[in-house]
Amino acid sequence: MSTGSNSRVPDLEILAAKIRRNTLDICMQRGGYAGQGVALADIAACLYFDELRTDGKGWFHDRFVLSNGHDAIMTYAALAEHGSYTLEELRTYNADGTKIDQSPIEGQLGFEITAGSLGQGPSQAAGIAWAERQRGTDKRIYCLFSDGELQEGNVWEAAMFAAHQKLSNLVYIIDNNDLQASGATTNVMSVEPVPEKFEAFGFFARRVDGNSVTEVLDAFEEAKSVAGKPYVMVCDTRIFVGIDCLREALPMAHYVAQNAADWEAGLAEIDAKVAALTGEA
Ligand SMILES: Cc1ncc(C[n+]2csc(CCOP(=O)(O)OP(=O)(O)O)c2C)c(N)n1
Ligand SMILES: [Mg+2]
Repeated sequence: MSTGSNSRVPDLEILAAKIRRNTLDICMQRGGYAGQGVALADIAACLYFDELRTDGKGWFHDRFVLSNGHDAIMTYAALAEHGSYTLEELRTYNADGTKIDQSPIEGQLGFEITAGSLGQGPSQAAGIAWAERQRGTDKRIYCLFSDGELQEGNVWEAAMFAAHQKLSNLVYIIDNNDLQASGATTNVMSVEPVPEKFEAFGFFARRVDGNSVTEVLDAFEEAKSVAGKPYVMVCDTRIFVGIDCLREALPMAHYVAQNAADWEAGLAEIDAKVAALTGEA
C-alpha cells in the first residue's frame, strides 16, 4: 500500500462533504437511506471522481454495478456533483411517479442493473467482467454490495466464478457497516471474517476504513496491481459519519423517515464543514 500522499485527497474530501450534503438534501423531502449515503460519500468521491476513467464524452469508461439498490442514494448524490442530475430532479426521490427510485431500474442514468432484490449484483458484475475480457476491452468493473448481502448464497457462487475465471478486471467494494434492516449484522448473523472468506475463495482481499479517502484510494491503486485474481475491498463504514448530530440522533438507522428538526440540524452541521473545507467559512 502507498503512504497515502495522493495530492487529490483534499479535493476528494471536499467532494465527499458535498455528497453528504446532497444526500441530506435529497432524503429530507420524504425520508430515505440517508445514513448509507452519508457513510458511502468517501467511497463515492474516490470512485466517481478519481477511479472510474472517463469516456471523453461526459460519462465513464469503466463500469459500476450497484447491487444493494437502496444505496442508489450514493450514486444520485455523487452524480449531482458530476452534473448528470440536478438537485431539483433528485428532490423527487421517493415521490409517487418519480424516476428517482429508491432502488434503481436498469438503464436509469448511473445504474447498470435493476437492484432491490439483494445479492444479485456480484454475479452480474462478474458476468460483465468476464464478457468485457472476452471482448478484449480494458474496462474495469466495480461492484458495490453490502454486509447484509453477504448472507445471500449467490454472492458466494459469484465469488467462486470470479476467482476461477481469474477476473483481475473485477473489484468488489463491500459496504461493511455492521448494519442490516433488523439490526447489527454481528447480532443477526455475523458475516465476519470477510476478507479471509474471500481470500479462501481466491480473491486478493483488503480491509479498509471506508471513511478514509486515503485508504480507499490506496486500495483502488493496489487493485490495479494485482494480477490473475479479482480484488475485494472490505470497507468498514460508519452510518451518518461526518454528521455527528445525526449519528447521535439516528444511530442504527437502516431507513430514516422525516424529522424536520434532525434534517435541519444535520444540514447546518454539514454546511459548516463544507464551508470550512472550501475556505468559505
Ligand atoms: C433478496 C432480498 N431479501 C430481503 C430483502 C429485504 N431487505 C431490504 S434492505 C435489507 C437489509 C440488507 O442489509 P444491508 O444491505 O447491509 O443494509 P444497510 O447496511 O444498508 O442498512 C433487507 C433484508 C431484499 N430487498 N432482498
Ligand atoms: Mg449493511
